[in-house]
Amino acid sequence: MRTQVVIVGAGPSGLLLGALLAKAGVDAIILERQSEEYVLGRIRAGVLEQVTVDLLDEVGVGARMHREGMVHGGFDLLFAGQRHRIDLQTLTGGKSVMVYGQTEVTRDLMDDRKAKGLTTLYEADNVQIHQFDSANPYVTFERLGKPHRIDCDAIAGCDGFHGVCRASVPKSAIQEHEKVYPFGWLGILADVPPVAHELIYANTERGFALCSMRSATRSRYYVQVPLTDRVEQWSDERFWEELRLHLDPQARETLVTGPSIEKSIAPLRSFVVEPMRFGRLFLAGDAAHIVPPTGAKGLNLAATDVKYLSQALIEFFVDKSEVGIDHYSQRCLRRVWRAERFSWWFTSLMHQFPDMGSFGQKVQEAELDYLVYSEAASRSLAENYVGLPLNFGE
Ligand code: FAS
Ligand code: PHB
Repeated sequence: MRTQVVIVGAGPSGLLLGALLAKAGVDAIILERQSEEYVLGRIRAGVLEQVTVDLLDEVGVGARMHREGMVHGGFDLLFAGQRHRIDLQTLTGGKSVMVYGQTEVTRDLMDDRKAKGLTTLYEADNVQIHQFDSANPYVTFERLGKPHRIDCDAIAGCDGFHGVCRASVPKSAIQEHEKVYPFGWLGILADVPPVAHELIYANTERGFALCSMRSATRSRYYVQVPLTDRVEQWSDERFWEELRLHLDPQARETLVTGPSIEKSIAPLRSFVVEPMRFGRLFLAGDAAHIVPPTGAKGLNLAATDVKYLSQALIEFFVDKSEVGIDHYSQRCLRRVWRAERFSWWFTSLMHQFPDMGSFGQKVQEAELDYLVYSEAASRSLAENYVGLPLNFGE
């Protein structure tokens, strides 16, 4: 087999890149290790920046998102027992975010790819990438017990944090920057109405909690847990009891509980690899960087990576220019580091750290108290949360 681009990974990065390339007439084959059902079974992100919404519209898969997604003009910060609304629209001159689950984004992109007859090979085992530091890279894999090879001109590593692409780059050619947080997020998905009409981010002496949603009848909640906790230790009842202890009286009153349809613990880390390009291999999304989900940046960063990568590859194949691919890594990393900083800052402000003590708790509450009464500080939070413009600082 031969194609112009082999995309490794059928998560949001790989699928959105495939859609952007197809729109420009650039051929790509997506190789995915798991089954379609498995990929759709992952419950992850919930908040889309306008840049991501625009990209999904650009490739023609935005219809259901606009029908079923929820536009949020603000969210609440809960600390010292009080809730304070961050009015995103007023603070950013009218911007908002779209609450629409990553699972649905993935489903929309998968359906669109199938409808267009584009090739996605699921359950592709033992994917390996070869000669990516040359002009003739190729990929090998096994599927249905048979070996396969695809010759191509470029490889997009959209295979997430644990993928094969970044791992295939010689250690001497790569620099990794990492911070692992001493806690995780225990998340639950339940078919119960959300506790409030917008998200609530809570800083309490018991730790962080987040009240989110997927629709008016499906809620997504998180509480901070020690890294040593295992999901088997958390019955639904224990989770709801713990969540209640994080909420203000009004939210405690209105909370509707019910059986979990998904429950899992996600570790939190900040991670960036530099550069994001090695010859004809281009890393995008979680394959290149990870943020703690506090700032809702992971999926959105992946979207802007593939926007830049699609532009670079289209220039390469259509205009026969290498300028875009030569600047890809530097262009992504500037935006990546801004999101890494915001996600680290918001995580540090909202979570209980082992060594912080009562003084640390009081300082966090004082910073939040300052933030909600300072227009300048609230504006800074708001402009980062809705997503910096693509040309920010250019
Ligand atoms: P993904 O990891 O989504 O996709 C990579 C794909 O590559 C997967 O389908 C995988 O099966 C495939 N793959 C891996 N190795 C392969 C191989 N060797 N061969 C072929 N295929 C291979 N972000 C938020 O904004 N908010 C959140 O609340 C949030 N929660 C998260 C919870 C968890 C547990 C995790 C892991 C991430 C979370 N994220 C969240 C971040 C998440 O949404 C990512 O940013 C997003 O999935 C990035 O998409 P991709 O880059 O496509 O990576
Ligand atoms: C979610 O709904 O899963 C979600 C929302 C906002 C975040 C993180 C996760 O910051």
